[in-house]
Amino acid sequence: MRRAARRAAGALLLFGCSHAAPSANPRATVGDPAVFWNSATVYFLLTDRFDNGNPGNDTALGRAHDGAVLRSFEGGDLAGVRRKIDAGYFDSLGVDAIWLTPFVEQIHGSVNEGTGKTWGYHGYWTRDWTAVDPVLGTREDLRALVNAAHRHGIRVLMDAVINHTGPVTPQDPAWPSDWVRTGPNCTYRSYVTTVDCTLVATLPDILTDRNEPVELPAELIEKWRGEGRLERERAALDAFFTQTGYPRAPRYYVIKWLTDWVREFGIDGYRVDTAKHFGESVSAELKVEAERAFTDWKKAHPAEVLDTLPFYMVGEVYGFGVGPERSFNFGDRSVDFFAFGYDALINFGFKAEIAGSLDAVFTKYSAALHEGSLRGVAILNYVTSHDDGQPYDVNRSDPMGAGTRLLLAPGGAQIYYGDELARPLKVSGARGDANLRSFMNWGDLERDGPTTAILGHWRKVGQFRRAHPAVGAGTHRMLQAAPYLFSRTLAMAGGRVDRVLVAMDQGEGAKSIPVFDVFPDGTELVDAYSGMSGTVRDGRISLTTAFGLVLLSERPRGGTE
Ligand SMILES: [Ca+2]
Ligand SMILES: [Ca+2]
Repeated sequence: MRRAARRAAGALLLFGCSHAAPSANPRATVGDPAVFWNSATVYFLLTDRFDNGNPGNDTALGRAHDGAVLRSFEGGDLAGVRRKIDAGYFDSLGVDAIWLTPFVEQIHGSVNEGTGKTWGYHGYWTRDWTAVDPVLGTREDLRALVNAAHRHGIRVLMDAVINHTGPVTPQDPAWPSDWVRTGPNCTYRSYVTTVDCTLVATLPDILTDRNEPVELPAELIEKWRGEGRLERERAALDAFFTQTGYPRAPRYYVIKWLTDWVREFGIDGYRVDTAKHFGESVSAELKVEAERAFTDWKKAHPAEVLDTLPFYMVGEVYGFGVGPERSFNFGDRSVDFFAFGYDALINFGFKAEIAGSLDAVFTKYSAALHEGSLRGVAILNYVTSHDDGQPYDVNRSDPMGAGTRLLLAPGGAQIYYGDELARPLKVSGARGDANLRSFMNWGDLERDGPTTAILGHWRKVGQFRRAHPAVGAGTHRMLQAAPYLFSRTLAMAGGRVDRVLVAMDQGEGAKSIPVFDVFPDGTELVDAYSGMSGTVRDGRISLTTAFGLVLLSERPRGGTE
């Protein structure tokens, strides 16, 4: 309760409200991982592009600002993310978890893959899985970030890369041939041509399919010796292999290194990168070790444990979507990734589907999640992401509509940093993915123009989503096609039922909305969008608000829990 009280106090400060503090985090009572993660809001950010909390680390390791447009390090860091956590920015959007791009030490050089000189600002080019990249900060910066997030009831998801090392450059020698393959290139025609191959020519592919023991790469030994931690790292590896009994094969080293972050810092989950490019059994092994590490962390930090939810793993199975089958089809083989440690998969279909009929998508997803192919598991929807060149709204022509669609859809919602500020997705001179990765446009907020209104919309809908797990995890029911009206209901612990009624395309001003049989006459309802409330009479609720969107739920009775 202490944590909930602090969170409520933070929200109160943030909004400067004079009425009662919001009740304790309603999500804390959602003990089922699928329910939690289908109703969760995950905020995905590129640490290097979000907020610069420490200009002193911007050129660490000699990384120069000499890349192609938006392809150098731009200064964002872990201290910046922590600053925004402390300021209540994520609370204000109803965020449950922050997904950070990989923070491990990146290659020291740069490469040109055909889109201009590029540094490892994005974090997917690992050089050393055991160190925080000094451009992003220190281990203590990471610790402070995770602790701050936990104080706000927010989980931290680490982006876990196990498939490949960073590219080879003059400063970054190749890993030994018993660790990686450097060909053939993946052709994506079958399982083997997706898994046992290099994703792109520049990325050496870890031999995750081998069980033969390998030695530590000489470069890593030299690096650790220079940093004065060689013996400590060796002893820790010895202990890991002795305890687990795994052979000293490449994937087990990486699993050890990745799970150490969980054990030491209390990382709450992984977003697993390129999950379809290594054997699914490796994901299952990673999950087992991550869960073990999470349990160890919880035992060592009882006062910081958020709740009983287990470690979370969401996979990037590129191309996965909601359909009649939950398995992903490689062409010659289908794999149910949910059977290999994944609680959730990113839904790559959402951003295209949502451009059509909203109710068709909502009905389809609800059916899949409650009685169909995805029963008991979770999905993570997005409208924009870091390497999807066809986002929902590349011109940001309707950023509020995008927020409505994303945050009110069944399934987990992934906000991509700047969705809520209409951050531009086309940048003059940028090529490829760099367009999607501009620095966060905080300046637009300071001008108090349309950006402030856009953020206000995302905050209101996000807060509603967080307060009502039924929004993401409840059963959807279309009540009226036009103006569009739907309900969501979710049975909660203790016999309580969370019920919401959403009305769209209402006119501004006075409105009378039928509530069908969702709420009986006499029920006091509150509209989270306008703050107005009223009582159901003759099967209708009458309100006067300045908005076309109405987010109704029963008015909480008897104070704040
Ligand atoms: Ca910095
Ligand atoms: Ca691979």
